[in-house]
Amino acid sequence: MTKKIKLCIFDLDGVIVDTAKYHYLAWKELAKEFGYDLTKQQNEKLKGVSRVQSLKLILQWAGVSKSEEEQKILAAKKNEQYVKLIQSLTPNDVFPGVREFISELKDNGILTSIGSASKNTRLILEKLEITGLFDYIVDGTMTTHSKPHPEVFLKSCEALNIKPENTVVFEDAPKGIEAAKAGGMYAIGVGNPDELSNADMVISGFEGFGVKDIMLKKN
Ligand code: B16
Ligand code: MG
Repeated sequence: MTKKIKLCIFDLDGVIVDTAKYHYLAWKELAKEFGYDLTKQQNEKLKGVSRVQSLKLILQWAGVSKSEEEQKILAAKKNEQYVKLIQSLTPNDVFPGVREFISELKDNGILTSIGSASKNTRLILEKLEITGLFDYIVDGTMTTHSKPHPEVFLKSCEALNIKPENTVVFEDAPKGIEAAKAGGMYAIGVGNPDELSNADMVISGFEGFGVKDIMLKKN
């Protein structure tokens, strides 16, 4: 990163909080209805993928065909269950180091935003009591293209009037890293380096991580 950092965009699920476990439970229950056993490994492939696209993938894996109308009903049913599950989220579910890192960004005059595929973003942020930490929030209700399209990240740049080249994206999904790179942003993977090899750098989490660590890794 050679340019000045002016904005950090955070993906939600897998970067700020682990909601993937609830997505998994809700999808697993739904898949049971058509006699399919969704595995944890398959759930990994759904990270960062929109609700509708996730359902299409599961139906494909199960070899089950449903009309668009039926798919709408199934997706709504999954979401109903998912929303029930995430009611248990509390401020303690925010990943370690996230608040401290964001506070450091603020001290350095760096803007912050969310770029998530989830249409439940607002509810999750409220449950975690961190809505106010972000200067802008882009969620699945505001986009027409799914990651790896860069729309979900570019919208924050536009709204906050920051160039993509001055923006860093934190993402846990390869498709999200692809989206950040497609938008001309610096992409930091959060998770396993083997799965996020397309990122500019990969971190295991935010504990002990600071702005200086981004500057140090020049590309
Ligand atoms: P919803 P992210 C993504 O969140 C999840 O990783 C993905 O599993 C989910 O299908 C998607 O949000 C849509 O979520 O059903 O709540 O609209 O990683 O983009 O923050
Ligand atoms: Mg994610």
